Amino acid sequence: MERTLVIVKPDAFEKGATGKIIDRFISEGFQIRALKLLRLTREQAEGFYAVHRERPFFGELVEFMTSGPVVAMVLEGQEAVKRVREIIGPTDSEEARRVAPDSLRALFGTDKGRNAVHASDSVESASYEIPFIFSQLEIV
Ligand code: IDP
Ligand code: MG
Repeated sequence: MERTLVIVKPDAFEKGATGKIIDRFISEGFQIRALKLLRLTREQAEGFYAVHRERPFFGELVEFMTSGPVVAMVLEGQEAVKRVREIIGPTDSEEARRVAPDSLRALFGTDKGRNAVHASDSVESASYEIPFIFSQLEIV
């Protein structure tokens, strides 16, 4: 069974949307294999998003992701990576409200940067991101 990493980002945590986001994934049939509240350090956020190091928005992204607590989880299900990406919607929350109004980024995000939810974009990314955030012992 496929696994993916989801993070409720600081904007969504701060507005109290964590429960609704988790509930959506449960009602879509995913199993929660790991779950925790954490606050990323600058070094951790830079490492987590290392593939984006050269992007113009990297500094802004790290600033945002370290601005408050986040809730990370490992979800498991058939084609979890692809299906979870569909549920969160496009990167830009404004675009999400146009093309996928029921998506989590449409419902809880603001714009291209503050977009409420992270989810692994490939099985390969998931295999980097899951052990980055969770130890073996924390995955049930
Ligand atoms: P994704 O999260 O949909 O996979 P990526 O392109 O991988 O989108 O970008 C990672 C994260 O970086 C986004 O979720 C968003 O928070 C932030 N980001 C992406 N593009 C921009 C931008 O143009 N300005 C500010 N932040 C951005
Ligand atoms: Mg991505």
